[in-house]
Amino acid sequence: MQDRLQALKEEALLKIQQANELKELQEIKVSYLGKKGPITEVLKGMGKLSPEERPVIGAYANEVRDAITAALDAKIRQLEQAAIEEKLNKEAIDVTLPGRPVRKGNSHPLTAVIEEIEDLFLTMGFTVAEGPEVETDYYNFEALNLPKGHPARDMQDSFFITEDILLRTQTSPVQARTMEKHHGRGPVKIISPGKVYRRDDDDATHSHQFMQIEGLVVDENVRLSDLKGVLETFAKKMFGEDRKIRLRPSFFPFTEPSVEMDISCFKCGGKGCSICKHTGWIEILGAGMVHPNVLEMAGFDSKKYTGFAFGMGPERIAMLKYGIDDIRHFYTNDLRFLKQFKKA
Ligand code: 2NL
Repeated sequence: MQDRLQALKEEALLKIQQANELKELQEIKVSYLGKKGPITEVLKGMGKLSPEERPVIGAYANEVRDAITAALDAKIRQLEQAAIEEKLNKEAIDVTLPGRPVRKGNSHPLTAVIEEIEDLFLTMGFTVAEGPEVETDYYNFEALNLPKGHPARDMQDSFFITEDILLRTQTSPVQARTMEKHHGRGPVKIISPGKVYRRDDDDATHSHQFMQIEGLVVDENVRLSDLKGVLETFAKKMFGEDRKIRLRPSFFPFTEPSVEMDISCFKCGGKGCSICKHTGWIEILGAGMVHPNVLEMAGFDSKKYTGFAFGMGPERIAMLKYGIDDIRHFYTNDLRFLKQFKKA
């Protein structure tokens, strides 16, 4: 019986040694130490042994069982360790590899130009004012010296929601509202950027929705020369220090006198090229001294206070600055267009 146990032990230990997988070890464990295994079989036959032999064989059987269990445990640990090591080797990270670049977006070119203009006027002491895009007839027209029946307030050109409510056609109503809030006391010094709407058919130079930036200064002793100085600073900062400006007489219902400002062509320097249509000058914005009616309607004493105002289209500024030939590029969100304005 002892020989039989000895043989089983050697056989089991050899199989354990040769095993390469945890599953095999599990099978060995069941086949040798399980209820139906040979060692159990041997122990069942112990009843036939003499009382002297019984404890000796019993002890030896336990020894065999312990040896097999110990060998199994050792081999399991060994295989597990090997598995961990293999996994670590396979998943090794090379920390010296260069990183993958993170894809970053960029500002929309129109947003970038508007922010550039805002920053420029902020350094000159202006603050940014905003207001509703859905406006009343009063703030959009009436308060800007455009009474009912005025030819410049063409019903066909505006998006009316009711008889009295419309999508604003300019950002001037923001200025009118801001002036009202000052209750007749200066100074007012604001710019108002925002979306405006016109009933136009979209083409390369027209959009039914576009951006406008207006500026307004109201105080005692504000003169046309102050307007000229502010606009000249703006033109040089935006289009280059060697820019010259010129003011031509114009007409707006809300300003008197009214002017239009040209800058010397930044492309040809004034000699004449396709950008300035061979005139040497590029029209940039409209401006003027705030009409006394507009001041009075907003609660300012027009004998004590004067003001200047200006308005520009940031799309046009951006198109000139970047050589963009179609206003619709700003609103169709083609990534091939947008990605060209990524700063390094
Ligand atoms: C243009 C011309 C202009 C104004 C806007 C304004 C606002 C108030 C009072 C007086 Cl509250 N004027 N705004 C004045 C002159 C011109 O815009 O060509 N814009 C694209």
